[in-house]
Amino acid sequence: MQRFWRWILAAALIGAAAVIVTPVGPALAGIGQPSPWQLGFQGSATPVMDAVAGFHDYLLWVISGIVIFVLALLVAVIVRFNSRVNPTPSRTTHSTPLEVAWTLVPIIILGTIAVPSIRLLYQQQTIPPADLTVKATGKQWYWTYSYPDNGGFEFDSLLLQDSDRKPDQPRLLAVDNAMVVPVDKIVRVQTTGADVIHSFAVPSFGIKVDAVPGRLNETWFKAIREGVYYGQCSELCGRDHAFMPIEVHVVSDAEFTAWLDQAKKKFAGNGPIGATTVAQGW
Ligand SMILES: [Cu+2]
Repeated sequence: MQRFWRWILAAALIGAAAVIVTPVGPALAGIGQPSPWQLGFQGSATPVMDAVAGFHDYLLWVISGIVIFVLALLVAVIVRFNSRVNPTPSRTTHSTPLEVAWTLVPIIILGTIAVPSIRLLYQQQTIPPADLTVKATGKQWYWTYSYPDNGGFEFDSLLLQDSDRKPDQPRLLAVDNAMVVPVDKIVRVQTTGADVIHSFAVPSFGIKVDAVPGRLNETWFKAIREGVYYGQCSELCGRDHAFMPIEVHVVSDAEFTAWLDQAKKKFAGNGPIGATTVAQGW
């Protein structure tokens, strides 16, 4: 018995030491990109990501409750039913009320998880009438964005090399030509793959959708905060999979209109059907 409590004490001390030693740092996540020693998700910029984070937190309460309950049962078994304290064990093999309870309670728990889970899935899958459509084509190894509602111009978005990067641009996330969208507008993102399967994912928006050759997938987001948001290809797509990040600038309506004007001129030569890809010899 004494040895048991000694183990418990040792575990508690190790736990306390781990909490003290862990750097406090910016443990809370930044918005739009990961931060050192981050715990949990990146900060949310859309209602869907708010719901994802809320569901995650709810699940954490549920599983913590289950873990504590099972741990309490195990401790009760160890303390009250070991051979020294309880030398003649009970011969009971059935208990109808108990069996009904341990069947019903998990069903109820699963129900309380399934309902909000499916509601969230529905929110993600049902695309509201969109204010803007952007098509993201995954290519080995960069993204091409086209704006079919705005004349259909398109451009390539490639990882910035270290020598081209400004100090405030994060390594392996910043690109040369970012995707730009207006704030507080519903943006429909259509994805497809030009060669192999890629995946378009931006954590702060709560979106991740495969970009499959020969198929047009859809998702949506409504960014409620201006800023720069980063994501990455999230489907292993070949040698440079880790080097095809996603950079989205969420700007005001006026800035978006100004960007559209100059982007239409800058990318005027880029036809909608992968002309740039051929011209660049990729
Ligand atoms: Cu990839």
